[in-house]
Amino acid sequence: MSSITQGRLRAAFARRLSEMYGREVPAYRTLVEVSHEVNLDVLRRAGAGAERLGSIGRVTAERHGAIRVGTPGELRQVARIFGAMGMRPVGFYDLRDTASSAVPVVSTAFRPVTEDELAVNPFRVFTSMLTPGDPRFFDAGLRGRLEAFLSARRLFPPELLELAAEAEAEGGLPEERAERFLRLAVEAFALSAEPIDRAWYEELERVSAVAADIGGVASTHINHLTPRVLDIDELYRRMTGRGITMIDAIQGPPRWAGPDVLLRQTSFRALAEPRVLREPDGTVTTGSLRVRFGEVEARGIALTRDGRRLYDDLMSRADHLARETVPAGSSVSGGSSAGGSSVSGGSPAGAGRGEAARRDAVARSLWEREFPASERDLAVRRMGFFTYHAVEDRPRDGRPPVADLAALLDAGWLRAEPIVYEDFLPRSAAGIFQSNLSGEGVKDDSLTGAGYDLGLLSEAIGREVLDPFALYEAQQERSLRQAARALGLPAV
Ligand code: OOG
Ligand code: NI
Repeated sequence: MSSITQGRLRAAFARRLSEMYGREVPAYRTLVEVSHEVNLDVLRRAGAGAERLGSIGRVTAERHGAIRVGTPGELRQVARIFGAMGMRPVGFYDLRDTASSAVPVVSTAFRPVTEDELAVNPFRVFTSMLTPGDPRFFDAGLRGRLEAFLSARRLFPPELLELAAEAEAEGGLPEERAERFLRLAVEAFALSAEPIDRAWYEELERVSAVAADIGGVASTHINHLTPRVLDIDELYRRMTGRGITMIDAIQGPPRWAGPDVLLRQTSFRALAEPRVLREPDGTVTTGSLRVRFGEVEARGIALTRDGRRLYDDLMSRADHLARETVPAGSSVSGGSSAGGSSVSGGSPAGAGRGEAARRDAVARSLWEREFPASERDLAVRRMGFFTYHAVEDRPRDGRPPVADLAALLDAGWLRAEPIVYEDFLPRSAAGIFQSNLSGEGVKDDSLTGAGYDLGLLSEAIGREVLDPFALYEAQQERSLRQAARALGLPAV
């Protein structure tokens, strides 16, 4: 009996989820269509250079999804389902404290971690877990009712979890069971037609729209699926040209002439979707809820801890400078964004499009002064991650290689291939959450939040949450050791 590997399960799952989401949210289909057009245009324009950060085959199929669950138990089940598809929890994101938004969740991302598995299909899912125990958001009474509601629901059928355990243990599933697994897994993330208790939903919504989306319904659903695009500025223009209102800003690094690093993302609010509501008097009506949306992203080179520190520093300095250079007469809304509840609102500071453009210009000039301007500089300053390859057919000039990275690169002994950033950015994630919330929510900052970190999240999941930096570093170091050996050098 032929077996479907975890990698093939993952690729099939991503494809089917995308088909389902396209049926549920038509604007997503437009987004995928426009992304493909842009990618083909970039390929025509830039040729092979367009594929430096991933083959066009990979990029065309590439998606990330986002889901939200309510309890550690649910998170453990999700981990098992993704584990069946070779996806491990990587990274810890705390979205409760970000300046621009306060969302009562902590998150990780499930994704493949080896080069081979990433090459099969890089599908990743940003996964958030509600924190009902955080007193800044939930008082004791609401917490009790919320936890009772969550513990009474069942998100995943036992058959799905059993198939997942088998796939994880065996490295895949025989064809028929693979089919069954995929069907159940995709179904588990479809938008449910079960009636929603309106009063309960609205009570949670007053605290946080995300709390209502998670704990106000008895099921879970995919919140968005994000295609990858090679030129996100061009995509932004084309979507706007098609009459789709994008959020004000592209989150992440500014557009500039230097290397693409990390992640740039932007999004639009999907239309409200019809949902069945149960009124307090027991009658059932059709209302509408607006929780799902479209997002698109461009991925660049993974940064080392040093590179990331510089990135974070430049981002906060750009914010600062942009605030200082506001033209007279214009008002800036501070942390609490009036735009948060409007369709067009949504950059991290709730700024308008003009302010977003100004901030981008400020950021760009900072980057041009301080960020490594080439892949070589990123490599030599040890700010970006690369795999290094010994160049066997280098023209010989009689001089032996020396064990120094810059010298080896400059003399052509080593070739550096960028490692693509496979993870997320907390600040961008907060911006994505915030831009799509329908209300401000409430948070009492006079109280102290329940502490959460990577270790505690690992305990909650019952699996080690991996450190993304360590993964990139191990890959880079392996390649360096191999290259050094090939050149007959000690460690580089
Ligand atoms: C997740 C938001 C974060 C991203 O791409 O940064 C995210 C959510 O809305 O559930 O998806
Ligand atoms: Ni996303």
